[in-house]
Amino acid sequence: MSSDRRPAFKPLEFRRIPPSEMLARARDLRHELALRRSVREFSAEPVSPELIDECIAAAGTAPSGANRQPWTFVVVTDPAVKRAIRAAAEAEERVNYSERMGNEWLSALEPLGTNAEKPFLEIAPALIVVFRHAHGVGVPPERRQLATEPDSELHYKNYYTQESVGIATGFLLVALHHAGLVALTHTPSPMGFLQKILGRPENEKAYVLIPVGYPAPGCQVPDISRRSLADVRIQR
Ligand code: IYR
Repeated sequence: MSSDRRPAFKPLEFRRIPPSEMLARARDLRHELALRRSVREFSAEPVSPELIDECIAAAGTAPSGANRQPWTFVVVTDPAVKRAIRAAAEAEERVNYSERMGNEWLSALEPLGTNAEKPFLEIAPALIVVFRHAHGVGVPPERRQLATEPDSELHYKNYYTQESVGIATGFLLVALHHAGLVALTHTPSPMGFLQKILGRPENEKAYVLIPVGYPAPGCQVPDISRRSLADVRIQR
């Protein structure tokens, strides 16, 4: 697009909702989201690949810096790959829990009952690994004429990638919960092993690892609460 031309615009698709319905919708969503919990005890019951794909497509509607959509969602269901991810994650977590985290961090985690053992990485039927594109490869989307193979020699900047991928991950968690699945945002650290095991290119950095599925029978979660509206909201 040359600088003397306005970029292509189109009418916004927007449906005005009656005010009473607006409040009911907002409340319904709040109540639905209040039931979302991080789950660490999964059943091995498989999940529909189509359902996961719908949720990933929902995540892909998130806003992003310069609309670069700097994300990849890798769906892992192969038991051998899940086993390799568990082994590598636990190797890092053992060092985290015994050396890197320190007492203040360990006591902050006590109510969650976590430790270096991550059986859910093998038991959950699917792991979604979210990758953040620290930069792009090839020609930037707005200068691409035709769909061509990216030239790996060419790099272009992406913008606000942490924020963009964080928002997309939030959308993904909402979509999975809304679809009737449970999930965990897991961040074994450092996560470099995921790029290697999953064969992602150098520009893609593992952002979060999300086991997805159904809760194990009798699944327990920490008895924690959320801060009240009065506590989190300030009027000016
Ligand atoms: N990554 C470790 C430790 C951990 C850290 C935080 I902050 C949590 O909210 C939960 C766990 C683990 O997964 O055990």
